[in-house]
Amino acid sequence: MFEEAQYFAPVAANEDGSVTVELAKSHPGFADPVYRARRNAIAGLAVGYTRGEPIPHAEYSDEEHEVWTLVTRELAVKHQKYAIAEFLDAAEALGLPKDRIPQLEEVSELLKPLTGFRYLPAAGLVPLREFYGVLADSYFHSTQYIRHHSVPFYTPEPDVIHEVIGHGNTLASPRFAALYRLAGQAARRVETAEALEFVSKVFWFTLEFGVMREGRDLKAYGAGILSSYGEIEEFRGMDIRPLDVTVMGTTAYDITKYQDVLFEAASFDHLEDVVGQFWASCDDEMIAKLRTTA
Ligand code: NLE
Ligand code: FE2
Repeated sequence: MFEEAQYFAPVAANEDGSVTVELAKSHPGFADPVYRARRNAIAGLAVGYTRGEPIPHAEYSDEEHEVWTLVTRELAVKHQKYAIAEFLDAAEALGLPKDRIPQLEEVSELLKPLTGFRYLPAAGLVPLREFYGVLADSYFHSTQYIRHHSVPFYTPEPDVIHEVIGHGNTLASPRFAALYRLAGQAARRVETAEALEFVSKVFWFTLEFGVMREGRDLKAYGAGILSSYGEIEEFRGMDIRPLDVTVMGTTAYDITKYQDVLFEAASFDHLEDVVGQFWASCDDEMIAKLRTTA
């Protein structure tokens, strides 16, 4: 039985060629059969996809476009208040549509002249090494389905809003794109499962849920905070700790809730010095040592 939410939902192939993507009980769409069918149908677009082909077009309903429009409008206001300048500038350069869900192929085209990052469709589960590894080649795996309309301000799992408004805008920044690539190189360099998990936790506490000092204010740069207009109102009140690779790499988290432990970078330079340098140089041996000092 699948009860625990995890970053990637397991995907099962059915005999008729369709797919069933597992859904955690904590997901707002769990008890909505119409939503589940929709999520499975859109996830199915990613099955059998081969890199280099155009990403299959997802035909969204008016209701789905409305969720996007609402969240975009709410987030635009929150981003002005709470997002770091690097993110705001990148979002401006990318210019995502405000009143309809863009196709992933379209987002790749927008990113091309900025940083060259491209989207790959994901039904749900992507093995960790594959997910992180392809970042080194400027590829980003993304779901195409959208969150449940009843809880637009937060979803426990990655959806197209998180992937595109959270990560897409970030990937439009050359500085961020470089950090994503370094994370990918690190994921490919390490061999043990423990080291890969450590690398992915550092990713979680930075590129997914990182916060940064900007002047006197604490701002957000993590895609998971920047895609939730519920969570973005709360991060400043959480347990904010200093940026530390060893602590981040060994701290547990629960994906189904607002993150209550966050790590603060003193500046973008600081993030690059500490986390960029770590990903650029880490290997199994270094991580094994760090784990023993944690
Ligand atoms: N909680 C985020 C959101 O609502 O956009 C998604 C997080 C995915 C890790
Ligand atoms: Fe994410």
